[in-house]
Amino acid sequence: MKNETVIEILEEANTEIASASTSERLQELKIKFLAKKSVLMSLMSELGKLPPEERKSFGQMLNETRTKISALIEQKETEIRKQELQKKLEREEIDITLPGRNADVGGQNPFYVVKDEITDIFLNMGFEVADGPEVETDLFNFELLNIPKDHPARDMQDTFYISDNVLLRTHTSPVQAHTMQVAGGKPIRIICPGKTYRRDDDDATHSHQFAQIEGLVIDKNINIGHLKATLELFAKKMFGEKREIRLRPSYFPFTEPSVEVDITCANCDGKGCSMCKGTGYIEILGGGMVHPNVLKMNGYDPEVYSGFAFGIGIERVAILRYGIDDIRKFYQNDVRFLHQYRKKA
Ligand code: 2NL
Repeated sequence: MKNETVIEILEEANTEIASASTSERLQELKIKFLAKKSVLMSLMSELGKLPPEERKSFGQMLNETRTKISALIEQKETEIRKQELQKKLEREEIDITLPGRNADVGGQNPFYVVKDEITDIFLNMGFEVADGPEVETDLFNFELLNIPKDHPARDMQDTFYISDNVLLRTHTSPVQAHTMQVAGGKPIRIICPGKTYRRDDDDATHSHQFAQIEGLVIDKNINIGHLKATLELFAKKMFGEKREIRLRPSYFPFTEPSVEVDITCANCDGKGCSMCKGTGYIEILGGGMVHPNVLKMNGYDPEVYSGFAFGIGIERVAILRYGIDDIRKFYQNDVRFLHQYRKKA
């Protein structure tokens, strides 16, 4: 009688498990046939009531049945899981022929492209890069560069003052003054790229923040021929082998003599056009022989040492190179500007 019950349970389990098609249904069956309150398990707990001679064989039968049902459930579970995964994969099928989504890449600001190009040209000539703070003292920004407090050049170099004697540098020249002071009378060949500041009302051609690359060479027997040759090589490397330069007399407080450097217009090859306003030349930088006062104040004997220096406006070179019409575009952070001048790979 009891044996028949167990056989019936096994048959019933077999049929129901075989027809189960979801893991939820299988979970229900697991509870129905194997949980503590299942018929099989209640029989198990009543084993003790049987006479000892029946207990062993009936117990064995119960155990075997439980193992069989467990195995059936496990088998079905694997089967169902496989089917469900298959269905999921079919639902989530990926069409690898669809076009991908492009990440929006920006581009290097043409300002930095030009800054790096200028830097590389001078590195190739044997210059080293020197760096210094943008917040400077009056001493290094003006005094040591031969611009005392009452000098008219201070009018054109009004800047942002942190205190009476601390300010945002108006040129990168203080870096050169620091370099001279540290070099202690030894030869120097450096360029200083960096941001500079002036008190200015911003418009298409003026910016209160701009950037320069200045160069400084100090050694024995340096003359203006060295300055001219260096800047001519720079002009050809930067604007093309056909470019020529001309020096015009000018004035800077820290150089004597001082020159303004023009190059033949790349647009018309020097014939005269709207870009060079008919002159055939475009002004690109200024320079000169380091003023004896500047040499002296920064630790060099002007009787023994001489030097040349020059300053290039980075934005101005980039504007000429790329035909950019407004200096503010370098700083407005508009990604369309970066796309427009993106270097072609
Ligand atoms: C320009 C002109 C110039 C210098 C910069 C310089 C620096 C030292 C000593 C002597 Cl420490 N000179 N710098 C000299 C002449 C011109 O810049 O038009 N810049 C955009």
